[in-house]
Amino acid sequence: MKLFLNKTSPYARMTRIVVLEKGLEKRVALYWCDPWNDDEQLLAENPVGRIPVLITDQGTALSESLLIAGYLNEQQPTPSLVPEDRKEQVLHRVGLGQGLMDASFTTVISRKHLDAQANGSVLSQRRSRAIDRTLEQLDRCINRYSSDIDITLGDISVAVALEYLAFRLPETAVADRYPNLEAWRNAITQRTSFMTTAFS
Ligand SMILES: N[C@@H](CCC(=O)N[C@@H](CS)C(=O)NCC(=O)O)C(=O)O
Repeated sequence: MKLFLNKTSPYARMTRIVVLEKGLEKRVALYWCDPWNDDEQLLAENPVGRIPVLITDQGTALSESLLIAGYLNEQQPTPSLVPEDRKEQVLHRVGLGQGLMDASFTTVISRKHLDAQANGSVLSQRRSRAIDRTLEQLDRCINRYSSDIDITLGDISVAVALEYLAFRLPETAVADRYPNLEAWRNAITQRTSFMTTAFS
């Protein structure tokens, strides 16, 4: 298999962490590219022009990080990142993580490509409130991290979103405002899969 990615995309990082957590690293070659510069190989595989993209062993191009994560999870079924006995809680957490990732990523891209008026718009204010509400809920609900319990796709998604906030929107000040969540992030990101995929 072949994974198209870069070093700053939270979506790509999530799929790479899944590769590592599932022990699939020997089966997945990494292709580093710049989606913002219309990489030709990327466009040939994914006309939408976004990463991540996973080329399967059959040569099919899969896009959308959650679909890729689900596919990789099935390539090495145990232990599952979406265990049957915790499925609802895990999917709930995946939703929060992806929502947080989307709101944060859109904020960063808008700031980069749009003017000040757009960045003060109703939409951007809604995104900012969505980030705050989601952080508040996660801070209230998340348990202390324990490496004795198998990591899930929900954990990976939320942790990558928090990592992205720390990387690109440090003014959110998660560490000061949500110490419970920050302690959880600091613990889970000690895993090799997070250490070897740090944003840069
Ligand atoms: N919903 C997609 C989002 C992917 C995405 O937005 N990727 C960004 C990098 S973080 C990208 O490649 N953007 C290039 C573009 O929009 O032209 C997923 O989950 O994979």
